Amino acid sequence: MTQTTKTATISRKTNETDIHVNLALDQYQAQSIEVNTGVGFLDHMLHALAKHSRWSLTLTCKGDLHIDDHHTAEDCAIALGYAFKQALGPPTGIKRFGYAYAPLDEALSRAVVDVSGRPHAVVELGLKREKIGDLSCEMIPHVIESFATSAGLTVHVDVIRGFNDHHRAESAFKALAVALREAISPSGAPNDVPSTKGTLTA
Ligand SMILES: [Mn+2]
Repeated sequence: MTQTTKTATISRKTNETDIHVNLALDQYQAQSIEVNTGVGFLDHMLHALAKHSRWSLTLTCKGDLHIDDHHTAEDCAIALGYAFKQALGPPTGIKRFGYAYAPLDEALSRAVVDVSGRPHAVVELGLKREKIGDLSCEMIPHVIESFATSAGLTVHVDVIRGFNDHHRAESAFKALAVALREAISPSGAPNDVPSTKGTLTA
């Protein structure tokens, strides 16, 4: 049973990708997650993001993988960001800021989120491999940047340490998830816009 009306459905079709997203935030009782982008490690990262954000997420993408993973990875992140922004609605009554550390064995990441309405991403993952599975390592920070841009978030994500690139990337998405969950959680002042400007949407 869901506890929220914070949901969004997004369809985004271009000559490069055809994407459908169903997102529900704040799923504290029953989560259902199904991600199928055609790129296994991207599925794994988006699944981790959804799981630890307490989202229910269905995301499917038919992309031009005969070219490479670029359009698929970027466009899935863009669509997911739009879905997040739409599902969240007006940022009233939320904490606005969230931060988290998440380890995965030897790897440790830190994510800091501001639901600012001003897209900005600083992402330092320090990955050394060319690819993890079928996902290019250069696309992994770009996925976070693209998500933050379309979601209207300021995010700073750093991998602080870690030897294994799979662990480094996964700990980064987990930290981002926990920070996002914190940032959109209730502030206790349901009618408050958490900004001295009185708005986070202009
Ligand atoms: Mn893993």
